[in-house]
Formats: sequence, C-alpha cells, structure tokens
Amino acid sequence: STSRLKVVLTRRLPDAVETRLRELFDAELNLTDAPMERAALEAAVQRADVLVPTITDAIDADLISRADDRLKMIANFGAGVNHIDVDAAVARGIVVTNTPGVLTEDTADLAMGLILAVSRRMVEGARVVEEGRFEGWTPTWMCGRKLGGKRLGIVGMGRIGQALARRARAFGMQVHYHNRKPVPELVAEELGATWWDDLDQMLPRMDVISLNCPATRETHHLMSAARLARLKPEALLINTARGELIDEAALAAAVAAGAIAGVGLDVFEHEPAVHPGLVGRPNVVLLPHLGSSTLEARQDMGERVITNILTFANGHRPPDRVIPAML
Ligand code: 8YV
Repeated sequence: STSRLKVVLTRRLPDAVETRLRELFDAELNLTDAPMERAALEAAVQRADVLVPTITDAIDADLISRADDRLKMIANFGAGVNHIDVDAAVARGIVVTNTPGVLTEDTADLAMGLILAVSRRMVEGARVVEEGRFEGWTPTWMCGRKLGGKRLGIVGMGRIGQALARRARAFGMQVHYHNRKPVPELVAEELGATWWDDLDQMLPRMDVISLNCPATRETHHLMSAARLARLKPEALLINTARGELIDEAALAAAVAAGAIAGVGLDVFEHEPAVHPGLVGRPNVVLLPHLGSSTLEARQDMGERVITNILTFANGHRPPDRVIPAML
C-alpha cells in the first residue's frame, strides 16, 4: 500500500498539496519556510522512501551516497533539476521526476513581462512617480524602444521557449531561436520562427535575447564575457531560466560599460545573492525568482509531484521521469 510510503518534504508547499500528501502517504512536512540545512537533508535521505526537494536543496553525489537503500525516488517540486545529480541518483537506482508543463505559460508570461518592462522602462518610470519626481510629461522624455518589428532570439526552444515565442509574435516581434535541434516544421511554421544552429551567429543580429534553456555543464556561463560582447549595444538580455547561464560579473561589467541597453533577470548565479553591479541601475530590472509563482502553477506543480509518486508507487513509470540523456 502507498499509505506507508515515507515521503519527506524539504520545504513548505501549498496547503492543499500538503493535505493531499498526508492523506495519501506517511508524509513528513517541513513546517518552516527556511531551506533545509545540510545536516537535516542528510538525515532526511536516511529515512525517506521518497524525497520531495526544491531548487534550494543541493542533491549532489555526496548526499546521494549517504542515502539509505530505502530511498527510491526524488520527486522534485520544480521543472529545473540542475540542483540534483541525476547521474548519481540513477546509478543508485533512484528515480528522479520533475514538474514540467504546468509552469510553462506562467514562466513565459514573466519573460514577456520582463521584455516589456525593460524595453518600455516600466520599473524606472514607476520609481519616478513613487519618489515624487514626476514633473510632467514631455515629448522627448523617458522613451524606450518599440517591440514591434524587433528580433527576439530565444535560447532554448523547449516548452517555455515556444510559449514565449507565441507571446512575442502577438507583440509583432520576429522570432529567432537557437536550439541543439530545430523544432518540428509545423511548430516552426506556427511560430514563424527561424532556427540558428550557431549561437555566436545569432547573438549579434538580435534586439532581445531571452534565455530559456536548462542549466547543465554545457550551458554553464553560456553568456560569457565573449558572448555578451557579441550583442548589439542596443540589445536587451532577459533570463527567467537559471542564473548559472550568465557570467554575472561579466554582465555587470557590460552594464557598467554601457555595452548592453537593458537587462531583465528573474534568476541569479548565486541566488539569492545578486551581483552588486546590477543593483540600482535604471536599465536593469531584477525579480526574485517569480517565474512559476502563481497560486495555480504552484498548486499544479504539487499535483504533478503527487501523480509522479503515486504512479511510481503503483509500479509504473512516472510521467515526468528525468533521465540523464535528457540533460
Ligand atoms: C520554482 C523553478 O520556483 O521549476 C523551476 O525550475 O525554477 C521554479 O518553478 C522552483 O524551482 C521550485 O522548486
């Protein structure tokens, strides 16, 4: 029976999700909102059949080597699994799952929101009003840049990249993308999207770059100093994926040098720390990892976690199994 399955949560999850987990399993909730300390995490993998971590837990090879043999599943609450050593888990016969699909549209909304906020100077403008500095409109004041007709280069054309492409198209942008493989022809046609095999070729030709790929060994510092230097000085850079994709110190240097017109970030290399060079800049919009933060998405993410655990517990392959070859 699944009801004896010990499911350990590392973070507090939405109430309805916790209630359901308790109904179904021997669920051990984490009652604080603070991330789990390393020692607590080490103890958790000793007693759990299923661990439910989030991005703030480093499920590395060392932690996995300390797990008791009863640990059979890591059911991540979140789509990205860069904090989990999937190879090490799979080598020990531990199944890893994530929660894709249910946060696609919300994350794409936030990416589009950042594109709008940066290009139209919305946060900078809001500050002017709030700080009582609005002394009247003038024809030449606070002009941003038009989105219609501009080229958006999406790096990583998975679910979220495609959802962003649809939005950008509705705003009149021309969609380009870099991906290991082109998307199926029908999708490319629907999105009117142009594939670039070579990121270095695409970068200097784009007005806006949005990062929508996972963080892996290959994509670490994908936006290096050299790649940032390939952007047009009028270009905007948006990141709602993972902070590790950008060399944040190099980005701060580019902003200071005026080598990039605008930046919108929802994720950071050393989250929750932010490079001080990016703070207090009018053309840099910083958000606190809000990509999936709608009540609906967080609820649905919890439901994916539950479906994955139940399917696995019933002896079937969970729908959102992550295998190393995917990364
Ligand atoms: C979450 C995310 O905030 O799903 C992801 O990969 O980054 C966000 O949805 C977080 O990961 C929850 O664990």
